Amino acid sequence: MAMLSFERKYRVKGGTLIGGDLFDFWIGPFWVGFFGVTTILCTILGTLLIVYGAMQGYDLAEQTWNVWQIHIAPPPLEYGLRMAPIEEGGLWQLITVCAIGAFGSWVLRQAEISRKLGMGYHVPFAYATAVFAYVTLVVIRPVMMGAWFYAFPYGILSHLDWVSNVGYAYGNFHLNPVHMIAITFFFTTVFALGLHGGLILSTLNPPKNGSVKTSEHENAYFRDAIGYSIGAIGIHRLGLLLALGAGIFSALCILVSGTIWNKSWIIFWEEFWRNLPIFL
Ligand code: UQ1
Repeated sequence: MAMLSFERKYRVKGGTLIGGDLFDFWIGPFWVGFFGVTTILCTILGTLLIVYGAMQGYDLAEQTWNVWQIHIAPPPLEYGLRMAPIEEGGLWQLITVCAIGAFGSWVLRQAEISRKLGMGYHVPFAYATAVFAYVTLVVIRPVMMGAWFYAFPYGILSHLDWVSNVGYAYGNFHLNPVHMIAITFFFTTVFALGLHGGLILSTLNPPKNGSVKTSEHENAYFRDAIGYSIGAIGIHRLGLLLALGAGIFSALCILVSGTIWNKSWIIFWEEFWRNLPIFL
């Protein structure tokens, strides 16, 4: 891939967190870096372990090459938080270590590139929030509940079955108030980014023979429509805030289920309304 003319200026040494200039070089368009190497290694190993799991057909799953049906389950309840044999969830445990190794490496790679370019840490911070949601599901919540069993299985359809089962295990998960907040953040993120994408395309793609517009037109559009414009930087700050809210409240809504709240979420509201001080 050809290097863009202005890229040369940004190909600067330094900014690494570990290893000095050992991996401080580029392969084609990609900066390598120590954490680039660890990301690749963890990803390859983890992927091979999933392929191995598909080949063996562990747990209740059939041996399958059908990608939809691959299913690699965490250990049965009786193993608690111990290591399990490979064919009884041990493979799931190894894959989880590889996944966390790869995701964690990627966060640190983003941090190193941020340092190299003299940028803020917004990108690694945002991505770390998504990683936090994953780690909540496969480590933090299972540890709080006392068994790896409670983590979700690795499989395209099987992880969806897990979500459905866990949802019904707490009655109606949509009545979980933290889940409500998470959904509200997700929908508002999509709404804000829909408005933003539409606004940007409408300024850059004028009608035939029209001219490309600038940010003044963007501001004017929203002032005309709703009397307020949050601004070019503002919309990105709002988008980040909404997206982080979605990730953080998603993690929290499942984290409270089975730890500090063990009943149906239907019961939650029954108790909530009855215990309001005005009814006592
Ligand atoms: C906005 O005000 C704005 O500033 C000019 C943008 O920047 C490009 C936007 O993309 C959007 C969507 C808005 C409107 C958003 C709010 C919260 C009023």
